[in-house]
Amino acid sequence: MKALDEAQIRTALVTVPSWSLAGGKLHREYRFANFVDAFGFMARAALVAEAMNHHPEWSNVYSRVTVDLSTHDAGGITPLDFELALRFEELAQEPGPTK
Ligand code: H2B
Repeated sequence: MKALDEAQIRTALVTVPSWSLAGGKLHREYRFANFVDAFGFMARAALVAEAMNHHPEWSNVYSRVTVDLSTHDAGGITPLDFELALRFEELAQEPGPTK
């Protein structure tokens, strides 16, 4: 899959308005109520990523999860990154199991 150019990325960003372009990657910082909700999101998101064989660069500090998406094989951002971002948005809306 070919990397999108910047104009294509700007257009596609409309579909995931809470994401931005940062350092050549799709970037988003999630804030959850607590660590369990943050880690619950990551556990569910990891299963989606694995099923897509498309994996995030991410980190977690307490209730925050920072995510950067790019397609390493293409050396840039592809529609796969936007698809994963959208799936992450859906997952982040769902209440955590301990709520
Ligand atoms: N994830 C991401 N984000 N980009 C890739 O190019 C990628 C991946 N490639 N997960 C996959 C795995 C590839 O390395 C394996 C061999 O399928």
